[in-house]
Amino acid sequence: PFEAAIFDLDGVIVDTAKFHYQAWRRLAGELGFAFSEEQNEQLKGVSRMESLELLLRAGGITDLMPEQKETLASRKNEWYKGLLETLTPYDVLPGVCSFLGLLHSRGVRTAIASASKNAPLILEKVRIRPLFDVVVDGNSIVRAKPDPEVFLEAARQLGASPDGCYVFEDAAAGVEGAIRAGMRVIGIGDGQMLARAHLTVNSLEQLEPVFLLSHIGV
Ligand code: B16
Ligand code: MG
Repeated sequence: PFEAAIFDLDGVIVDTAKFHYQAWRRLAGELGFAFSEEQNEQLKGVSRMESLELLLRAGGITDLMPEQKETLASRKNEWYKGLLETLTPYDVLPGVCSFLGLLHSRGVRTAIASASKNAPLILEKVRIRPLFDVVVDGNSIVRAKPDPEVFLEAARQLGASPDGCYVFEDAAAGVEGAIRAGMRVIGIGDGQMLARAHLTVNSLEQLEPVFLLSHIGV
């Protein structure tokens, strides 16, 4: 049975993925190399420090001390938080609020499962925290996606079994983590990038009728 819906945050509920990219690109620029949107795809869903490692590798930078890496990651995060200041409820992606409303009206519990330490700030800015029963984010988990920890913890807090959970993800690392958690996954975005998902759609707006019809029998 369909018990619970677990949502990634960046790129699924709010379009903050573009802010992450702007901040990483700025850091790459300061370090003296270009960083394309295509290269940035790898960073999606991955933790801040692992994202930095991928960025440095892309720029051929291999000789930094841990403290220097911490400094760079903090700089990126300050720029990113500056961009988050501009967020308003209008930045919630199309279809999100109506889909969550429908799920709740049918007794499906909902959670956020995000790698981001900024998740509480983002949810407050766009004012949708009340739409979720549970929030698990980068502040409370140890192992980043593709580890299944964040999804399993969300299911545990919801009191749902993993095989009764659907995960909505825009990142390859997140799709992989959800599969390892034993959950079903809906990829939001590029079907090729998210090939391991059970179903891929362009946005939640497109998903709602199809999904409800075929899985809940509405
Ligand atoms: P922060 P999600 C992830 O959020 C982002 O997709 C990823 O790009 C970011 O590096 C990670 O959060 C950590 O974010 O630096 O804010 O702690 O997609 O899992 O909601
Ligand atoms: Mg994401």
